[in-house]
Amino acid sequence: LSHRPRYRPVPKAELHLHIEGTLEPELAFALAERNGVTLPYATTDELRRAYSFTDLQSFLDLYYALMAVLRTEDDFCELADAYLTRAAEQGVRHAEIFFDPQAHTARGIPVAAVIEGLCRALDRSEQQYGITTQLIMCFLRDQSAESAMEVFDAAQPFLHRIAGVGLDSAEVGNPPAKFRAVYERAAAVGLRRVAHAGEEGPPSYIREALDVLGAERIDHGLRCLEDPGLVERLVRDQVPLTVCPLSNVRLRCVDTLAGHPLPRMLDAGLLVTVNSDDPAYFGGYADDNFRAVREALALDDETLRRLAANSFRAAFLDETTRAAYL
Ligand code: ES4
Ligand code: ZN
Repeated sequence: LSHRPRYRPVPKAELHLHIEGTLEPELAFALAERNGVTLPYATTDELRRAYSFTDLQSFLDLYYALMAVLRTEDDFCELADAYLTRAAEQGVRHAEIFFDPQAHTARGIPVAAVIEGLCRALDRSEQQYGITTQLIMCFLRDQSAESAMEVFDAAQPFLHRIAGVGLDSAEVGNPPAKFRAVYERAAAVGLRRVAHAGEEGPPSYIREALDVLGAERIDHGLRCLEDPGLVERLVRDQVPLTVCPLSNVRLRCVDTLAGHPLPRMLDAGLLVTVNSDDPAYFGGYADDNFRAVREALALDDETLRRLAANSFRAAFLDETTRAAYL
């Protein structure tokens, strides 16, 4: 009998996770069947073969198309339950979960079905999976500012269930300042603010997210490295950057994992965290990303512990809970 100790993933917080990006092919086909939706793929294998992306937009096209199978409150609850099951196996203890209401309201799904479905799973998450959770409602930056305001209005009855707002989808040509007004309203009601910036877009979008939107955390932020003055500011203010290594490779923001700038970012003193973005599409969940960077970048145990500690430092936790994790 061998007694090799079972691998234990390091406890961590997941801070950059689109719940719609956790839709695995098997669940997509099951929901398609249940909801009478026809997918343009015959099998899960055929669907998986379509997961070959050239940039952010080529991914987004498939991401939005596959969401057609999500129709009822039960569907959103099942999606979140499936994610939480995986996250628990990957050492996730706290998850701040993005969702894209406009991707559903545009298809006639009421925002109530989305939020109540997700919350049914999240409300029992601490009990069932040992994971505390928060929801972050994202605006689609390739839709209009008016559309963002409309979904913010529609979400009013549910704002007590939402910790913060975010900004995602196609970045280039859709600068943060476009969403100044809706972020001002979010701030006025005490919501936390994050934004995707510097994934494909220029470093100036990171500055704008901080200065115009009041973003407290930057999602991705990779391209800050092109602007030394910006790096200095992000280091000084310890603005967290939620980096997603497997996503960056699959969307060709970086050429290879071995060439990922994560070590340079750590060396610069940036508060970086490692996250999974859209794990069903990019090849892995939270600890899959940790293990991938450990291997490809030869990170030592101390660095991995630092990344895990950073995830709790960067999380929107109360100080008592944070201290318990650190
Ligand atoms: C996304 Cl990787 C990424 N970037 C921007 N928006 C997104 N929505 C879902 N995944
Ligand atoms: Zn993202």
